[in-house]
Amino acid sequence: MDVVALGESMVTFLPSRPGRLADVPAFHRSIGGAESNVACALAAAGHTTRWVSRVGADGFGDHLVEAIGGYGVDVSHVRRDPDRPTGVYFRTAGDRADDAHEVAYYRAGSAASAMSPTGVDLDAVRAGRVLHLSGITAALSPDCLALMRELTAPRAGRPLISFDVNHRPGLWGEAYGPEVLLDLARGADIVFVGEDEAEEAWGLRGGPTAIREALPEPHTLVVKQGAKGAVAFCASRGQSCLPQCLEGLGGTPRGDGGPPARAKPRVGEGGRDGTPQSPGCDNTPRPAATAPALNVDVVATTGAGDAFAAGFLSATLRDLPLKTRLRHGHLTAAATLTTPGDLAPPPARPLADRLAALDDPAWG
Ligand code: KDG
Repeated sequence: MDVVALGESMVTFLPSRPGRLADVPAFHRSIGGAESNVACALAAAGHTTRWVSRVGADGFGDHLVEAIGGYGVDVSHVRRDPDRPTGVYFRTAGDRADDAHEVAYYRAGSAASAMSPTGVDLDAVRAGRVLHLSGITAALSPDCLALMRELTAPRAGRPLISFDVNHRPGLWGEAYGPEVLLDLARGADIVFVGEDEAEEAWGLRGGPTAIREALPEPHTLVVKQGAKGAVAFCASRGQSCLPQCLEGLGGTPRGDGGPPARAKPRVGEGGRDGTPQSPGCDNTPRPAATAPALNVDVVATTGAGDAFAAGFLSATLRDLPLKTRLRHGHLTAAATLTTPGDLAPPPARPLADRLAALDDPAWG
């Protein structure tokens, strides 16, 4: 299994026309969920993926399981909850270039919010080379937060943890959301965060370098800059670093075989425990690669961050150079940006490889 993604998915209702929620006359049923979006896009790109979650024992739950399974994602570890409903949400479409839109969630008390360290099959969650998580799950309930802490804690044989910060202020009732997200990001191996999101959540105004300085622990940090592009920082020598470093990632204990005590990382420190993680990694934070975004006619931005993560992870699993990983992120995101829903088929792998390799002004 290449990638396991865990998180809440919802039946999504897309508006029949732009405008205020109050004025939308009809909605089109679709599916959404940051983590399952990543699993679907990766499956469409030819990877083996699994989505782990809970949905209600209802028609919307059936639809999610069938639709996500239809992408080729393994849904055999999605639990059905007879007592709680499947979450749904409605959104509007912006009629301005900034894609401003409203979102109305109906997910409080949902089946997925009952996920917990004892309520999911942890072996199934940890069965991939990569486990993709997002900050949304941490906001759903105290049990979900406990599950996130369990999954991001250092342990022997942990899969590579990919974490998309996905700060959703509307889901955090308490002010501690940003602190929790920073802590979870520090325990991950690959982190995706928007530059604007880092400013909103953590007050970081100095751009990618300032974000890396505040978050030096993850092996790979990707800062997304919207229409401008993305910057990736990698903590190893050279750009094609991941396979050499895999062995030392995931909190693998060194020495006695027991889980390592995790020292709280300090801002400005090097790697997770300040020591090189394997030959080839020196954990020195440094800018490694940038890639401008593609210039496309944006229909809706929802799901584009997930698509970007999927493209980046796909290229990472294939050990492509860091800049090429960013380009694959942009190519996959471009497909989603040009459709109204969260998901769009990514370019076929041979085409994506050719486009990513182009020495073209479009790539800056
Ligand atoms: O990234 C897209 C998601 O935001 C959307 O599908 C809904 O998962 C969602 C959420 O919780 O906001």
